[in-house]
Amino acid sequence: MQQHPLTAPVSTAPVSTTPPPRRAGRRARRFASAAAAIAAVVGLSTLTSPGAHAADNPYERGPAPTTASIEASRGYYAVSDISVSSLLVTGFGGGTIYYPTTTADGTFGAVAISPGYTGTQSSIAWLGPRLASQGFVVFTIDTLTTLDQPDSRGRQLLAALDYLTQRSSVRGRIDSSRLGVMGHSMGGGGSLEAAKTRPSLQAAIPLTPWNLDKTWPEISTPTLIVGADGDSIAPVSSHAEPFYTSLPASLDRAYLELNNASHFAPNTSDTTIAKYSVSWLKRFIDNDTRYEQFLCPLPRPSLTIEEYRGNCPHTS
Ligand code: 9J3
Ligand code: ZN
Repeated sequence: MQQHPLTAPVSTAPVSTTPPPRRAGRRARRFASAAAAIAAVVGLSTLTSPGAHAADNPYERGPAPTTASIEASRGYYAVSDISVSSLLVTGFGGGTIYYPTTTADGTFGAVAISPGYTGTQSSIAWLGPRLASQGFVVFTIDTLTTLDQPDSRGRQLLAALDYLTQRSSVRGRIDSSRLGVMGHSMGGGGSLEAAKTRPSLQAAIPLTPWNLDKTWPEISTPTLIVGADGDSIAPVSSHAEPFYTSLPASLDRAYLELNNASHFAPNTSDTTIAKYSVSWLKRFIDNDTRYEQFLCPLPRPSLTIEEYRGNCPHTS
């Protein structure tokens, strides 16, 4: 149920967010680097144990994924949420922050998600806990007015990310260099606008996107575009497909066309949207190559996938 902004609970600060202890102490790390130096000199680097490579990616969060874990309605992390009143922010319409409750796993990447034309955050709310439970801070937003166009929604997604990383009570839980955007319809068009404006974004996922601008060669953010074969409001032939085709061929990009789906598929929980969104965010916001197996080789057409295009393997 939606709460009126005036009656919504004021954000309460979560438990303090001092960085977690490093896996290895200073002495162990000094030993490890000394050992690595010796191994390099002696030419033994190929003999280091697999364990010595296990922590190569500092952004990995959660256990090794399986098909079941990315299809599940909830991931590894328990999730808390905070309502952000529109009265306390500028540049967007407030929203709800969903975040992993634990402070024991370091910082997380973050994603802002915009609803579509006439929609509110409730229309994309299912993505909040679904993605946050996999290890992301997720901000489902309301826009300034429900009639805002994609360029405005793009600016609002960026304002929401700025609020999230600079002002919100969970800012200490977020790695502000690892951010992404998603959105439905005009919000999907807005996520293209946001990525064009802010190349530092690490991932974009427009969902049945709508935009009058059909060409996006300026984007350098890895982008997964999700279309629906039965979309008569933003037909893939004049929206999702040209958006995908216009992205640079050198970019890590993908086009997922849902089978037997309408423009409103992203408005209710959808396993196909979730599993590829989780994989894309993990792969490009967390650099987590454990998820590459779900993206590459390219998924085959199925009962839920009409078509899937993309480059493979990924380059960034
Ligand atoms: O956000 C959307 O659902 C955009 C689709 C739309 O209503 O286009 C008509 C102008
Ligand atoms: Zn363009």
